[in-house]
Amino acid sequence: MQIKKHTLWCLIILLLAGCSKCANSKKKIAKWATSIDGSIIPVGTIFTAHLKYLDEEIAIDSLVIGFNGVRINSYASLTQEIQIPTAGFKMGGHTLMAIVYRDSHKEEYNASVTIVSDILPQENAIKTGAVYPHSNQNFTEGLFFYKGMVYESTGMNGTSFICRYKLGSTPEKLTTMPTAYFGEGSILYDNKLIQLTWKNGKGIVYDATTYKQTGEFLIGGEGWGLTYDGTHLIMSDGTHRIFYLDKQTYANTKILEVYDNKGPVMNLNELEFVDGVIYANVWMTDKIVKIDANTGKVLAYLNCEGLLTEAEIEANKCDVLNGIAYDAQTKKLYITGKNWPKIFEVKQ
Ligand SMILES: [Ca+2]
Repeated sequence: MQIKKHTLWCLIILLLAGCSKCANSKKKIAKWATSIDGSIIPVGTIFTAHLKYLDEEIAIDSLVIGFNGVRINSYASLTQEIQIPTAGFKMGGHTLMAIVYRDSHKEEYNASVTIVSDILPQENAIKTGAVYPHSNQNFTEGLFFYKGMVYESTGMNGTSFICRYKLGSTPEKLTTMPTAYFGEGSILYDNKLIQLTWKNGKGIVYDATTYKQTGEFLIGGEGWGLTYDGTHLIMSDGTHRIFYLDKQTYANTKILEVYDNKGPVMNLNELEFVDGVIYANVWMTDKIVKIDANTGKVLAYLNCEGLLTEAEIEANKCDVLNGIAYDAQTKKLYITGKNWPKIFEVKQ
């Protein structure tokens, strides 16, 4: 009986101690003076945060602030505003970490913030010049110029190929993908003609003289758009990320994250690199986004609404705007879409 009484008292004491601990751990002593969680912060600005006491009577031992995974500073009290310069910070989601130490306990006040571009993008309606015919049978996934000729790659299982033509002339089919493959973006360099696949996880390499397949490489996910800056293959995967691939090994060497002043720009599709700028179709929209290839910041949106009439869209069963090609010889930019009957010269 003595043993049982002792055990009972022990249990009560343990329960009380446990409840006391629960109560203490829930009792916060501070809060953010202004709402911080979910903040959108233009890169380069000084971000101000202020953690204030809920109860002025309570003192803290210290406050430690971290951002972007790095400890920034510590403070002896909560009385001052904390200023965080964001110059050089990577665009994207980050956690602002604030840890309050008091009586050998710590309380965390973490907040998620998003660093975005500091550029307000221009939004311009596109102006078109000459108009050329385009095969409405082509589910366009890639479009580029090489030595004055248009190269176009197409998608869908069973209709994925690469063809070549002079603007206004009949296309010549160069390669055909097996039915199991859904073709995507393409590019030609160093006598290699390359076409990505959408969900087959690989890029296919053809000899650009014989058009015979000479190899393939893994892309580690979905393939969407493809372009070339003279040094790297540049690939999109339908997210806001653009992947730089080594032109020999196809290894991913860099990821460019694309942000405008509001957040990440998703659904990046067909690409075209022109003089330090990447043009990208934004899937399921009539917009082309102009991206600074060094920073990933959006410089401008080109609005391509209304290029086709409703009658043209219906007659040709047109899908979305997709396909951007720059002719370096004439310095002209051209655009088209999946199953569109026309290619448009863009006046810039
Ligand atoms: Ca292109």
